[in-house]
Amino acid sequence: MASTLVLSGVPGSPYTRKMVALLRYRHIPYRLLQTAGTPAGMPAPKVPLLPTFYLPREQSPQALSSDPVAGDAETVDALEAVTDSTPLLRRFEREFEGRQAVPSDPALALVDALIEDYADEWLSKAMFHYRWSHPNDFAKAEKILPCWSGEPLDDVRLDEYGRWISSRQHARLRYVGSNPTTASVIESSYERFLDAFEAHLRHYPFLLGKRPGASDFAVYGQLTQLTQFDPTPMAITIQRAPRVYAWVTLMEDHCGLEPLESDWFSSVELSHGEIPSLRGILREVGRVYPPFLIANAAALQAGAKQVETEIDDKPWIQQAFPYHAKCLLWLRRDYIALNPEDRLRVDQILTGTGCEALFADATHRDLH
Ligand SMILES: N[C@@H](CCC(=O)N[C@@H](CS)C(=O)NCC(=O)O)C(=O)O
Repeated sequence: MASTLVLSGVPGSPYTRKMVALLRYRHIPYRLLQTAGTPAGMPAPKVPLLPTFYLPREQSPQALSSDPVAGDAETVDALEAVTDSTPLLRRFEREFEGRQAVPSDPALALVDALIEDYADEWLSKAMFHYRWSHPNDFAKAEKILPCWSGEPLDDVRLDEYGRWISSRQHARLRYVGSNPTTASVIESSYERFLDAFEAHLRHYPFLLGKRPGASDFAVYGQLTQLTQFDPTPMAITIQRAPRVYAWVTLMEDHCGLEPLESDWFSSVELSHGEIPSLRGILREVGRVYPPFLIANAAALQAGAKQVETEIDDKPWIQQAFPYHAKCLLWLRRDYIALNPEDRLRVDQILTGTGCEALFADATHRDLH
């Protein structure tokens, strides 16, 4: 398909890094506009989030082959600003052939989606927490993030912009659930994830075998910041998980990899427990993420503003978040949509990891 995808984003945005690495790996031509705002001539998204893709409104062949970069009024009308990496990744799976990031085996694809979601919505807590609650980390972020926003800044503007970003992000710590009660849960969980992933990387180059899946790109996005930018988690990573650090560097550009269908793990071998290191990762996912998603959904259903629960046997308090209820629904939809054989295989893979709790009461009602 002859089209160049246009997106805006910045290097300090994990989701921008997730999508840029995906496009490189998939050989999808792209044009990255490095800015935190809406680039001149582009439409603004409904909710400003990075990355933002500027996609043809109509998926007609003419619309896709036109160059959406010129920035004239006609182009702006023809484009829409689209955000949210997870559905976008799947849209690009449909619209671009070859080098797919979603496994063709539906049971494996469910495992991939689950780890992708954990990375996007739980590892992101670690990323935001370390960056904005540790003084060394936010001191660095205040100096560097403004310089990544796309414009030269003199010293006064750099200083002002850095303090503005910092105070805005500090105020947002409550959305991700980073507070004195939860800090140790987040940090211990990050360390256990590193240990589990390091053990896996002793044997395999990617989460699901010898080719990267959506989950690899999502984990990579968060780890670009945690392992290679923010000083506190970077030091922890280098000390406990050098392979993870190196993996992040390699993930940035896998355009030279020639993936084969046989490079994926088979869900049959996973269901027989043949990849213990992946099970170690799923056990860490299952220890923290389902309790959070389930408590968040229950709080929203009860009309509560706060989630108050226990994660990893410790108290967890945070603001309830509607987007995470959607994440749970999407995962349940994928699970219910599996045929009985694939669902059984997913059950065999997840039983005993804690992840099975996500689907314990998933019913066909979740499809609607
Ligand atoms: N679910 C979205 C999350 C994107 C997101 O939260 N992006 C952050 C930057 S990494 C953002 O734009 N936050 C709002 C802001 O900084 O104003 C995705 O997967 O793309």
